[in-house]
Amino acid sequence: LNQKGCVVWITGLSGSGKSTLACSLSRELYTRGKLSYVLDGDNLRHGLNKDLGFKAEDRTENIRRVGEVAKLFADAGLICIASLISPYRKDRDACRAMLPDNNFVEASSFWMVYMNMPLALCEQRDAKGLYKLARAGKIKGFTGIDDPYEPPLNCEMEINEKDGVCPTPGAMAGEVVSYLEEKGYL
Ligand code: GGZ
Repeated sequence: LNQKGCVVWITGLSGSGKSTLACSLSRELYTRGKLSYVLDGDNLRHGLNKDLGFKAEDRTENIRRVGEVAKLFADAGLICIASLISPYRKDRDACRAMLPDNNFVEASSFWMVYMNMPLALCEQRDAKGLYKLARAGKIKGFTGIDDPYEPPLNCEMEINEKDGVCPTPGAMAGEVVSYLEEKGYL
């Protein structure tokens, strides 16, 4: 197997497009013959993390567990794509610290992608109607409404909207793939 493992950690608000990017990136890697695996916060909360809610300490534990699992996948040689809101800087940094720098490619094996989408845009999409519920006070502690999101200060890549329009899934995946290529992982 000629593949080096790493973790692509996607952070951002609910509705910012994390899962869309994760899925599109995984497909693109597959077409290039690279094995990847997506760890999606929302999905894992039905199984591995079903005992956790959205209080700060639960989110911290959620992110810690996913970080540990992502490390296992990377150790096994996969490109592990983790998509979680991961709103707190210290939790994301703790995951980064779990992954060693990789001397072979002179890059860390943990890369953070920040889906930097304005709250208004995420709220406008509101695919699951959760923002509406949060605004109505029916969900308490919703990220971006009455719970904080701390933007990364040290991300490797940032995905932005242009004039209120988000890049297509293919374009976003393309950006990450270029980065992986540049760093010698593809
Ligand atoms: C944020 C919430 C909340 C609260 C339910 N705050 O967009 P979604 O719906 O499908 O994905 C969100 C998911 C967030 O799970 P994560 O594991 O990524 O969060 S964290 O990293 O903060 O632990 C959202 C839904 O769960 N959801 N309640 N209060 N998102």
